[in-house]
Amino acid sequence: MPTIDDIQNEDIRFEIGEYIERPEEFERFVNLFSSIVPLLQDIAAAVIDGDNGLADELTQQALADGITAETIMDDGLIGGMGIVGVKFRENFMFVPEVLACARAMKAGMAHIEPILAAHGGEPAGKVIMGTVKGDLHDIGKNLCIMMLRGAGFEVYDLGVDTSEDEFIDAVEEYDAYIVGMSALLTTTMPNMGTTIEAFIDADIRDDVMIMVGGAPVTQEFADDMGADAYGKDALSCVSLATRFSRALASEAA
Ligand code: B12
Repeated sequence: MPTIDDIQNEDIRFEIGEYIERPEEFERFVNLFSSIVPLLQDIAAAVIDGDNGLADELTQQALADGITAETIMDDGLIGGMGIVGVKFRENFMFVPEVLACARAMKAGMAHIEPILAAHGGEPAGKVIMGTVKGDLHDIGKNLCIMMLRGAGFEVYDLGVDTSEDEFIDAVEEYDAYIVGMSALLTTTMPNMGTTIEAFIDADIRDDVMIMVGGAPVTQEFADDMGADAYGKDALSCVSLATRFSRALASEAA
């Protein structure tokens, strides 16, 4: 059983010891950070510190050291953002600081994106992605998009605060079969349902497969809203899109 002393980065040890109060979260972060190499711990610390210059430099260094883009993203960048999320929730951190952390994470992701997005060959299918109305969180959606593009999907990014009509118009304009909606706020999650209703009203619900995700979204919620699927992370977003696309291809065959 690892302990907090097994984490080499002093800042991460401090962050966990000082701010992570819930036992299950404490254990999760200790397990994560004690199991990863010091450079990834340093990347997470740069994200928590909102230091975009350092996050940029260390991410490049990690890639040069041969650490995979996925590992840097999952353990370093998203790992750091996990601690930021807890500090934000507990009011140890406020919006301007969280924005600086998001900027640092994006500085690292700028090096990850071209690697994950490198793909040759035919497009695997068209996907419309957007964060729902009223919601400005886009980091998770952007990760999903990056992975989808990496898997060969043609993705139309509607950005944040996306209205029902914008989703519908995009499906019609791009003739897309897959729609992905992201929500990070419990107050905006119901807008997934409102958007699905709008697809029904426009009489095109059966023409699309709708997947939903975002930290507060669950399978149960997705079912209640009438979505076709729920995905917990960017990898499952790709698996779902692949499944939908294959089903469409075999229907057409
Ligand atoms: C960064 C952040 C911000 C940044 C956003 C910057 C940006 N460009 O996105 C800023 C500072 C702007 C912000 C603002 C606010 N935030 Co905020 N924010 C966060 C924080 C810390 C991290 C979110 C994040 O990026 N996570 C990392 C990504 C990688 O994870 P993810 O988004 O969950 O995405 C993954 C999966 O969910 C999945 N996924 C995501 N979308 C989709 C879609 C599909 C189709 C699929 C299949 C999968 C999928 O794949 C992704 C990759 O693995 C969270 C805390 C948290 N732990 O979530 C709070 C959090 C979401 N925010 C919160 C709040 C309250 C707010 C504000 C209301 C604060 C305020 N008082 O103003 C505002 C709301 C602004 C608005 N209208 O949207 C609360 C929400 C609480 C709630 N119950 O609703 C949280 C949970 C913090 C907290 N614990 O209190 N926030």
